[in-house]
Amino acid sequence: MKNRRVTVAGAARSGIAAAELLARRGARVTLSDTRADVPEAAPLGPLGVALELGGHRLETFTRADLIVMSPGVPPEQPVIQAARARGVPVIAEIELAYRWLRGRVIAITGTKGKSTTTVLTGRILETAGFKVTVGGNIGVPLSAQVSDSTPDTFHVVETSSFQLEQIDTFHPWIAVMLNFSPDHLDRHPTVDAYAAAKARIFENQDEGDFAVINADDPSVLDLARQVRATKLPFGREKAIDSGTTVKSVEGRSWIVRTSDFGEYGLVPVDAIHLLGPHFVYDVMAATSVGSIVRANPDDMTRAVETFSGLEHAMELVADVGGVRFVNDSKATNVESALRSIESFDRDLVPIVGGRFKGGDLRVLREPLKQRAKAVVAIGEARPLVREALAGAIDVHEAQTLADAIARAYALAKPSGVVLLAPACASFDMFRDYAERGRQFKEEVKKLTL
Ligand code: UMA
Repeated sequence: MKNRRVTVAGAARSGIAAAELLARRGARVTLSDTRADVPEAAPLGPLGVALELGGHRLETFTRADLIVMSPGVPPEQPVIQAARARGVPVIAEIELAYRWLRGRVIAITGTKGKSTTTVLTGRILETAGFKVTVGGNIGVPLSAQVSDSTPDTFHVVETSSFQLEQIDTFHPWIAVMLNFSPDHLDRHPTVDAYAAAKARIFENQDEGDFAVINADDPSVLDLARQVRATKLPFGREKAIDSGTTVKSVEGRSWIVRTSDFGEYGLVPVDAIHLLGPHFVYDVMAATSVGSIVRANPDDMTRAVETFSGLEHAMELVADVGGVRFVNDSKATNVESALRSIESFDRDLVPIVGGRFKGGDLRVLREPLKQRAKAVVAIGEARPLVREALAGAIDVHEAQTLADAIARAYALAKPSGVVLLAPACASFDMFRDYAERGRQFKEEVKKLTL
């Protein structure tokens, strides 16, 4: 990279980390962003990074030797297209970081459960005594982990379709695919394009690698058809001869690793303290990784037992006079809202809506009919929610999240569950899903005062 001209597109978390890494390795870096004011980028000045703010200049891209993309910058961005047309290589930030890592990569993707599985996998490996870094699409960008990378490091990396779309040589030793359902159709032109981006996680793997795949998800099996790595399926519906499954052992349910040579228990299911049965899949995936590195089952069990889940992912916020409030703001598509709704048996009042990203809201009709008292709709998607659920369940509409909570609380009394499971993105009303989740928690806290 010495003296090469590199343009980094997007000056937020990924772009800043990539620009710093490149500058430290001697590249001539320009960090370009459409925003005019990016105070977070100021510390890069002394490293010699040139800032181009308030828009992307065509020449900065077409005259570069390399372009590094932040995941949030769409590949259709005209300056990127123009640079590609001139033959300038364009890579993802994780691709750049990967080229300098000295440790091994454990990459985790899927439509839902990525963050939970990534963090839990990190905890399992740490508890088992390995040197681990955790990040990627969650927390610390991969570029910021390069300086800590040693040959004995495991880099547990949450990878999104936006990142995988622009890889080239990125080659995980273990690639995990948790599930697949339509999502991000506001960014990917078709479901197939989204699927193809996800499947790239396996692209550079070979026989010495592992593909940990959900055998109960036909779409995942389909995406993993061409995989060259050793497949390690996990699931509880299909019989698993060599992989990870759930079995009853002397009356106790266990996650077990099966193989041609026999089977052994990894973690008892009752060690999982997460709200919702779908988390068993995330734990199966994480413990499958643990079994590949031969982590001790007792260490894995300790890690699982002490893991209380992530913020905004089926997070139990409060019990207010018998009504439980659960924050699943991360349920940003229909499939994940369905999973969270199905985690409860009765007296449920879900808050649904936001900016619709695609999918079929009608799949919520039957599950809601069976277990919900009513639905409260918020955001731009209110008319879509009303229309999709008409005749199956009462839909109330609210202007603000605070209104929605007050209404849902009244409907859920005396002993129901108010569940924030939007099935939509948050951008119509909030900065992101995290701000939506935080506001939900703040409003609920007011009810307890
Ligand atoms: N920008 C441009 N030109 C454009 C478009 C955007 O300059 O044409 C600029 C914006 O003005 C902004 C920057 O690009 O300054 C935004 O880049 P970014 O969205 O990549 O922001 P980062 O902070 O770098 O966050 C990214 C991931 N964001 C996305 O994938 C959208 C973060 O995932 C990730 O945590 C972070 O890198 C660290 O690796 C977030 C996410 O929502 C959490 N991910 C999606 C998800 O999980 O569903 C995929």
